[in-house]
Amino acid sequence: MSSRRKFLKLSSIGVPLLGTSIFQSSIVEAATKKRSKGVKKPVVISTWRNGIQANEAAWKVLSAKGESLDAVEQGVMVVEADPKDRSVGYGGRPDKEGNVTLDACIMDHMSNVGAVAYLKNVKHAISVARKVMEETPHAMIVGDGAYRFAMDQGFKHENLLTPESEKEWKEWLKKSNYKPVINIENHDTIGMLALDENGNISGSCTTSGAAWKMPGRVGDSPIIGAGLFLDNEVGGAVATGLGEAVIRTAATTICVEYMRMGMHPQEAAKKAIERICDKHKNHPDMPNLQVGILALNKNGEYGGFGVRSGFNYAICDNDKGNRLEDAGYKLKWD
Ligand code: SD4
Repeated sequence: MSSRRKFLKLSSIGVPLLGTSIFQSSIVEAATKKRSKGVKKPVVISTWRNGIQANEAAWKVLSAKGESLDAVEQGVMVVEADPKDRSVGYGGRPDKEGNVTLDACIMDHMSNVGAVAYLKNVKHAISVARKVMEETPHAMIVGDGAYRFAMDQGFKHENLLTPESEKEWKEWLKKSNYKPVINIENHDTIGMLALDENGNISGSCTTSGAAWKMPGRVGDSPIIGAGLFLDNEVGGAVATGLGEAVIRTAATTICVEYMRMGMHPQEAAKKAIERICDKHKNHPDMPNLQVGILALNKNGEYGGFGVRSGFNYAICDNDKGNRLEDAGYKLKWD
């Protein structure tokens, strides 16, 4: 008897709740069987062009049969240290008062999480996030508390404002028009997902957020379930772009749940982006809205999708090495 017929029959004899759970578990079982064919590992995927250099560092860990958690930390650290990347770590654009503030989170295959937000004067926000995960009973520490925690953990105090970012900020100050800028193409937040030889997935996400933002503004990037989410039984997803839109929709969470239902990561990322578009139909953010989502499943299958054209990502596997691919998209820029 098909699962659906079984469900209808059980419902009709007055046990709808039991019927529902049998129905749902059979869907999940079928999806899991489908997923367990031909696993490709290791794999690492990360947002935007700067993901190429990040993947290289992550691949060193993965190809030596290292753990995905180390790969996703070491990978994004390369971008955090790069002053040319103006929306992550050192050299990131400051808030409207000239302070560079960082947001980051990390998640491992055991669903352990760590995050920091509104962190000043520490370059490697991702490593502080990992310390939150490993050295405290908490999931997230913010602001001055995060800074003091980082100092206690032996991180170095550094000025993160480079002359280039300071110059741009001073230019902005002349008009001080409050319109926080999300960097759109090729120089954005870095989000990374890795599947290691043991079949374990981890993820990381790190950013300096929107340029000239209000002091204290935190985006999606350090929020587990928004900027990053994964379930080692299924796969993971990371987001980049307008954080407020990602938070409103818990976009990476729904992407993972779509994969749990059996969708390919490309389809799951597309459906999550469609949900964002749907929820923002009449929203003032919509005309300039860009969000990109990457997804990776337990089989090493991956996908990427953006609200608008222009979103790309770096992917590295044994088949084809490290390369840049264009994501699918819903709309073209006008
Ligand atoms: C944020 N999602 O803070 C981040 C922005 C981003 O650099 O992706 N840009 O909203």
